[in-house]
Amino acid sequence: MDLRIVEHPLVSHKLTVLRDRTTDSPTFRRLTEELVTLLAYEATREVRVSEQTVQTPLATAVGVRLSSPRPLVVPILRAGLGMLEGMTRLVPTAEVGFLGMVRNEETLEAATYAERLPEDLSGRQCYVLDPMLATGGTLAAAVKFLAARGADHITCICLIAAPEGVERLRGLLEGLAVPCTVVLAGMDEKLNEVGYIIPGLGDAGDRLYGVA
Ligand code: U5P
Repeated sequence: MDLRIVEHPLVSHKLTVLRDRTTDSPTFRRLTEELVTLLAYEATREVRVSEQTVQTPLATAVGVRLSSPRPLVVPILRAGLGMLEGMTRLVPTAEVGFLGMVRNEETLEAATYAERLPEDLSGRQCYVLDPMLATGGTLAAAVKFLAARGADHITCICLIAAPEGVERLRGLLEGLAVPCTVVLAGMDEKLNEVGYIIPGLGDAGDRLYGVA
């Protein structure tokens, strides 16, 4: 597993406002989208392209376009949904599949409760969206799910992570044949005893959508 932390003053600025407990839901949603667009630029560095020739008004230019099959973006419900718009703004031709995962707040184990994805992901590059990498259980389950369907290149985009979760994810994905990269806006200090990221930003789903 490869880890990339995007270092950019705009990313740090937006992340700081996002953490602030006084930031309201509409602002939180807008900032999440803006941050994801910035992270998506880094996360799609290896997106596959094929050569394409176009005619400019003056001559022929050799360029590229995104290859087929198109990349698949997979927001993890519920909080990952707040990241979808920011991602598709940058990659509008991507397809979108949904994975609903819930963390049992006692055992901290992740379970799948909903899934709407192509059966066959052979040859597909997948971009998993989940704002928080806490214990790493949710992302490990999502990555394994996509790899089992045949995805051959998986990139996870998260806003923040706890070091313990990153290490656990590394362990859980050891031996997986599919290359996996995690792109972050920031690495936090630690995980608390109930699985929350410290200092973090609270419950991302609640801050985006209100308490459910
Ligand atoms: N989560 C938060 N805030 C935290 C920790 C976890 O919102 O401080 C939620 C996120 O919504 C994420 C899930 O989808 O828990 C990740 O948990 P985990 O499986 O990595 O522990």
